[in-house]
This record gives sequence, C-alpha cells and structure tokens, in this order.
Amino acid sequence: MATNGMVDSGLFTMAKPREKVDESIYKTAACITRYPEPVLSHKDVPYRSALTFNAGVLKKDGRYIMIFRNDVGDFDRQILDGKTNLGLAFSDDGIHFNVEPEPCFEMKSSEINRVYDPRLSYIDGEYIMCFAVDTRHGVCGGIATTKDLHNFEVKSISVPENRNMVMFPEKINGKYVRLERPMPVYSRDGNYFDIWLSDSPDLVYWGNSKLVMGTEDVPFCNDKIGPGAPPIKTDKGWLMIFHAVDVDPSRGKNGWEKYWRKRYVIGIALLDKDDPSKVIGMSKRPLIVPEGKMETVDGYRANALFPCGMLMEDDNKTVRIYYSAGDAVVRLATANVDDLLALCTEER
Ligand code: BMA
Repeated sequence: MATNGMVDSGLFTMAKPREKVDESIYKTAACITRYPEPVLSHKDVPYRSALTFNAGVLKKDGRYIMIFRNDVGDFDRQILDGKTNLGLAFSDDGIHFNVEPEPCFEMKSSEINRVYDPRLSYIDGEYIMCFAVDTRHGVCGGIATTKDLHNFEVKSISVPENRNMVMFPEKINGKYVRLERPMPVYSRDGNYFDIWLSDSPDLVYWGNSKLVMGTEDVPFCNDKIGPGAPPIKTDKGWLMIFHAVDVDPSRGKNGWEKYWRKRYVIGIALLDKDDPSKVIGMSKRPLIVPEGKMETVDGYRANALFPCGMLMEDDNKTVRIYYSAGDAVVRLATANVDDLLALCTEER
C-alpha cells in the first residue's frame, strides 16, 4: 500500500517508547552555556503576573522580540487566577527585555478558555505566531499573522487535539511548513504523542501531513515529545530542538502542585534541508536537562524545561536557545552551531 511518504511503522503494531529511561544520560551537553539569571520573570511584567514562560523569540533588524505566556496571579503567594495572556517584550541584547505596558494578544469567546505557548517566525513581511488554544471542545493549534505585533489576524485554528505548532522560518518548496504535535489518545494507548509536519500554500489550508519523529525514537522519553522552536537552517540541514518527557510515578511534590511526576528535557535533531519530514540525525542524549535550583526546585513545576525560541546570531556561529524553567521564568542558553551539528550526527 502506498504510504504517501509516511513512515511505515507496521500495521496495527503500537509504536511505544521505552518504559524506563537511562538516568546516566541525563546531563546537559558540554557545549551549552547558560546565562546565569532568568531573562524574564514576573518581576519584569508591569501588569499582574505570576508565571512568565514559554516564550517565542525572534531577532529582526538587530532587535530581539519576545512574546511570552503570562499566567496571571501572584508568584510570591503561589496564587494563580486561572487566566493566561500573552505579553510582548523587546530587547537590544537579547538578555534584558522591556515588557510593553499591556498584553498583546487575547482571544475572547465563550468557547475559548485561553491562548498560550507562542512561537514566532517572520516570513514575507509579516510576523507569524503559532499558539495553543484551550477550547471547551479540546486543545487546538492556532496561527495568527501581524505586521505590527499589536493587530493580529487569526488565519487558522486546527481541529483538536493538537498543540506545539512551530513554523519553519521560510517557505520550503514554495509552501509554509509547520511542525506540530497531535495528541492521539484513542489509538496510542497512552500519552505517546509524536512530532508531525504539514504544509500549506496560505497558512489556512494544511495538508501533506507526515510523521517526523516518534516517541520511540527518543532514548530520553517514556511519554511524549513535541517541537520546540522554529528550526535554524544550516548547510547540513535544519537544526530542530524539541522537548521530551519522562514520567516516574514515584515522583511526588515537585513544585506548587500536590504532585508533578514528569520531567521535561530538551533534545536536538537535524532534519533534511529539502524534505524536513526526514530526520537525518539526532543526539541520543538530551541537550539540556534540569540542573541547579532554578530548574530543579524553584518554579511552578520543577524539572520542566520547555524551549520555544531558537535563533542564530549575526556571527553565524552562536545559537541562542530560549527556554522556560519550572513553567516560571524564561532562560537563555548558547552553543556553537558546529557543536550542535556534531551532537546530531555523531554515533554514540
Ligand atoms: C505542557 C504544556 C506546556 C507546559 C509543559 C510543562 O503540556 O502545558 O505549556 O510548559 O506542559 O508543564
């Protein structure tokens, strides 16, 4: 049977990840340097804010632009109001961000509960923001465009259940291309959520969907994976970061909630330049794992790293990765692009 380019994983054979992960591989790669302080926290926000995290970041005309998720509440008293909005911030150095006086994007209707986890791209004269939308009928992936970062036009909202949409930073073979992470609960028999890709001529109609990476492909996952930030184009292919989750039922209180049993780490892979549905390399170890108090103790959910921004500096060597720690603050890590490529291609 023709598979239309899809990976043939064996008819009716469930592709499951390993049950247990190997703890010995949980170490941040030597090529990663963290900026010691958060680049964004609730203290930087001029309106009510408890948790500032999962931020899309873009560099344009020498200026860094960030759209971040703001969970409204009071950090010090560990109070969440149950509301989320998206904030906008600018920076000249990508480290010190100034937050605009008001949130920049909200969708209000009786059907929509909240919009969150933005990722940013800039193609053909407009910013493209991918985001997640919690609706009364499921979680959807949304895409909006804007020319001024204030007036947004929503182009499409997917059917549920889908999340973690990430746009490639340029059209490929004349089409917009997005990574996405549907959540098949009926047929996968667990939280085994994989990374997929679709393309579109106009940001409205999406198709040619293909599986990119299954949970079972990632050694540091026994649960789900999801795309992180718009990939970076290199001579060798597209560098793609993703989050990978393992669950340990013995984990108890791990943050503000009664229990939090998941650990989110960051992985890196290389996708084919012309056909980014093909994985041509992947580091068999995580790229960044939770380390230090800010990532393993503080925060709303300890041990949760979640990347939503990645960009190449003007030197064409330094890659910046913006990721959240503990669903509470935004952090910055840097690495040399050749080191990241080597991680994706070396055999271990
Ligand atoms: C995911 C999403 C993210 C969040 C992460 C860790 O499922 O909800 O927004 O950062 O969990 O809690």
